[in-house]
Amino acid sequence: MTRWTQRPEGSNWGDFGPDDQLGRVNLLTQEQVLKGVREVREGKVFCLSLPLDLPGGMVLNPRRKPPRLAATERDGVPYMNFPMENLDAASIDVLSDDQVTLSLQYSTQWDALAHIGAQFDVDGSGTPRKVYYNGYQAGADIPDAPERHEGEGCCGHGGAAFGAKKLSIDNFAVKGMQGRGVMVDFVRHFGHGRTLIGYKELAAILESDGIEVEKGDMLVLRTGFAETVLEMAGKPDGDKLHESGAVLDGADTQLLNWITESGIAAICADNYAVEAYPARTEGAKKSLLPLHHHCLFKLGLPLAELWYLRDLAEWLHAHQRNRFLLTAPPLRLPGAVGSPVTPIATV
Ligand code: UVW
Repeated sequence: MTRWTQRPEGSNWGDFGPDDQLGRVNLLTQEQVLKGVREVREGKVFCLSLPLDLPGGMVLNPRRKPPRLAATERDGVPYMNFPMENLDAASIDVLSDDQVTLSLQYSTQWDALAHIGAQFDVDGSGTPRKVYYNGYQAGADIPDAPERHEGEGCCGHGGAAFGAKKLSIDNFAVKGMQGRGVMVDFVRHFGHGRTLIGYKELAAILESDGIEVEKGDMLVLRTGFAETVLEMAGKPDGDKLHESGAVLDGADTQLLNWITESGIAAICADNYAVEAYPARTEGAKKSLLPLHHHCLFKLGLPLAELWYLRDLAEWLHAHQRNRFLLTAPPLRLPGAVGSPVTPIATV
């Protein structure tokens, strides 16, 4: 099916097939998994997730709410420490069973390719349409949210189906999201303060730290932001956070070109948004999230945010290494445009 006759400049739409939904994640090949596995020498494992109830509150993004756990219920009875003898007098079992309401991109997360699209003239008609990677369309492929009905909570849509039909996060779950991670440690060079990282800064660190990035690698960026989040222990100071940690300069075309040419499969950062957001916008209409635009929309290259990287980065530095096996499948949740993740590094 042809969804577009002209693709955005600098995009790879169609290169992985007309109906591709994985983008650069296609580069997580069997060979790439083996390259990751070859980095496992000690069998030591690092959890790269924050506790998912952090940062706490809604300081980073006022739309995203922290998780709310509750017991499942039947006939008004909560199933927490529920004695099953209530169902069968012969039972000695005690049952606890719960559910959660959670903004999928609240804490440690992956963006799906359906997270950020753009208004783009896909057919040369002169009328921009709302589209996503590989030309998948808002509406037919990524439906609008159904109307909310009076009295229903945030997730009430009168029972109507909701969710992306294409480019949803479960595509990455099925792929597995496993391969070789390569750590770039900005904290070691710039400390914990806010620093704008363009191509020049990134290239200088790759050179000085002897880091080689190859096609199919997942680039992992430590900025120290998640460490500050963790120190705040659920009582985040928004002003301090907005001045914490390095951020990529999505307005730096040299950096975007490097991302294209390097062949990396994903960028995983420990900060919020990976890039400086909102980006500078003078002149013509453009993206407020130019790195997201370049990666998610043009290249199908997923971004991950709010990973916890300090322990791994320090261990790698102490052992003069920067590569590891990375395993980071999102939830296999059909329709979702982002997902919590518990990434695991093995060295
Ligand atoms: C935004 O909504 C800014 O997206 P992200 O969490 O991917 O930065």
